[in-house]
Amino acid sequence: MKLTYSPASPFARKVRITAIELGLIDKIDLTPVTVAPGTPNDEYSKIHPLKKLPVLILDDGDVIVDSYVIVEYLDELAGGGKLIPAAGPLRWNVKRDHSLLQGMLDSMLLCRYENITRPEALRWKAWSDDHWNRAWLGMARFEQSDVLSRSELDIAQITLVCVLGYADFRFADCGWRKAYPKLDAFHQRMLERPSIKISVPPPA
Ligand SMILES: N[C@@H](CCC(=O)N[C@@H](CS)C(=O)NCC(=O)O)C(=O)O
Repeated sequence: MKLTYSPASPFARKVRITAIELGLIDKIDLTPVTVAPGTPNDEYSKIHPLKKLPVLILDDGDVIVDSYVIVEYLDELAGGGKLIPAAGPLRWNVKRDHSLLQGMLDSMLLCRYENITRPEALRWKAWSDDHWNRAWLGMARFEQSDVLSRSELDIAQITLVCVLGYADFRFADCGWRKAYPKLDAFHQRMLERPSIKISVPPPA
């Protein structure tokens, strides 16, 4: 299998950590792809018309898009119920938490695109501030969440690490560690896992 990948993408990082944790990383080639809003990539658009990373390309050529769907696929390949609990209240807590975190990542990415990619004269500060605020309030919510203390690794914990790593990578001065000390302790604990450590985005 091939995974379209960029070390800067928090969504691709989520899938990479998942593959390592499930023991499937040796079956996956990480294939570097560059995508950016406002820049066509005709070759990649043939693989994924939405032109987003990551995509999992199966050995028969079929493609799976969206990081969460790829995680579901890999989880099933590994036997099921590993990082996404198979049933019961925990399943719905993990899925709910993952959706919130995914929305936080979407908002952070939109901020980044607005502040960096969009020409300066066209930037809309109230809009990007609103999106940053969503991510920030999301962090406040997770500061109080049982995600931080669950003993079995799950996809919500992995995605929370990707949110915090992306904050370090693209919003280095935002001060999340000071504002959210429990998230800081969680992040430091998670960095002890080789999958998390190896996938930290490189310095920008
Ligand atoms: N819902 C998607 C989001 C993926 C996404 O937004 N990826 C970004 C890279 S971090 C991307 O491809 N952006 C390029 C663009 O939107 O043009 C997922 O979870 O895989």
